[in-house]
Amino acid sequence: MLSLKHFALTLCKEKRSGTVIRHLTHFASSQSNSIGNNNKTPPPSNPSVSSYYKVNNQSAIDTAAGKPSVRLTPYMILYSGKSHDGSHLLKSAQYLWKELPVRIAHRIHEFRSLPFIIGCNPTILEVHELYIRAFNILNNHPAIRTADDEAAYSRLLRDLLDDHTHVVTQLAAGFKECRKHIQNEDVVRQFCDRTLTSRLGIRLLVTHHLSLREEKPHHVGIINKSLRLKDLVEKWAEFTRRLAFHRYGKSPDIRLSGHIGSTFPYITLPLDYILPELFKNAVRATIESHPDASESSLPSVHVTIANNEVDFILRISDRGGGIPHAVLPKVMHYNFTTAEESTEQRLEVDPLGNIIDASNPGSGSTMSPMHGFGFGLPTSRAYAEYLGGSLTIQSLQGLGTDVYLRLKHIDSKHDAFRI
Ligand code: ADP
Ligand code: K
Ligand code: MG
Repeated sequence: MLSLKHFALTLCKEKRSGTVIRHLTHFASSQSNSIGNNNKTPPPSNPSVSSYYKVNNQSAIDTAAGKPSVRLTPYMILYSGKSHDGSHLLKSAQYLWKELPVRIAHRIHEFRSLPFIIGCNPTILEVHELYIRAFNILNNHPAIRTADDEAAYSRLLRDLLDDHTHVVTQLAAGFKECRKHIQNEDVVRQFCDRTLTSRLGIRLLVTHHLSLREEKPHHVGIINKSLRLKDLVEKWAEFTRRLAFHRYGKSPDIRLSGHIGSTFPYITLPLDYILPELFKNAVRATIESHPDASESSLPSVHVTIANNEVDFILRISDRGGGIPHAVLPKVMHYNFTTAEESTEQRLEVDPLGNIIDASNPGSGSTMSPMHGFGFGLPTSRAYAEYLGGSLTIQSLQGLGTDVYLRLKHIDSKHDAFRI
């Protein structure tokens, strides 16, 4: 087995994120004999670790983590009402002021109970520290009483959103580096599902609050009161085709049918993640399973929309050869990817979809154009389930793949999910 002491010391020498690593390294030296691969990090009994947590407001974190999170239904958010005097903004900020430290403290607890080998990975530690920092800033923030307080708090929230932009990529990269030492897939899945969906929830609430401050037609905060799914599908289909042209010089058509005229209230933000991930998978499989096909002979990807009172469904069908029997059970695992086997050169895109040269290591984002860290499917499924829906896959081995994304309507008063 890898020596944890040596591991942590090497990380410590190599990497940036000072404080936590230093303390965890002391911790490792005293604990390394007793920690196995799947063991949880014990509570910080070592003096240097305790002092680290003391410095970082550990008792406040524990207190906040002991409180339950107050989750809202989209219905509550949608119809909480807009007042002319701006008191809805004040109420919304006061809710966040109470709620965010609680949610973030829950995350910090989860980071602390990661298996040691993951918890001391420098990239994971960076994210852990980001959460501690956000907790301290938000928890020490004075109560919000006036419109000016609200405006200042909103500026702070905007900055924190920016600071946390790359968390998914950071987690994906961090897990990629260290998870080969973890046999228990459930540990990774549970942590990633919870962390990513909680992050989605926080970003939805914060973005909602910030958008309430702007007047956008047909919107209440983040809720688009008449979203035309067709438009969103077309936008991300075009985006994916552009990536494919850049990477392969060709792309299959992405065709749309079904209830293409339907509009309903919904939140674009999670779909802005899920749709490109699913389209990239379908397009990549189509192109790579037809290496000699010309553009015009590539089989199209078919997207079907179905809408009903309870939910809406997107089916994405490709003729990309399907997912082999042996591979299928693994595609939903975080970090599982067949990308390494493909001949694809490493190109990267920034969050706006601009291609960055990956041979330049300082280039920031680590998402590649047609695939990334094997996070696309599991993250999309976690998001879908968080929103009261599901993501399922039917592989027609040898022919192609059907992916079904099912999402609950947000204006249903019954059985609504909570953000
Ligand atoms: P990534 O795209 O980064 O590899 P994903 O989680 O999106 O990660 O997908 C995991 C793996 O599942 C892919 O590498 C690929 O092998 C397989 N896969 C996903 N979608 C399809 C599809 N439509 N057709 C064939 N294989 C697919
Ligand atoms: K995967
Ligand atoms: Mg993918």
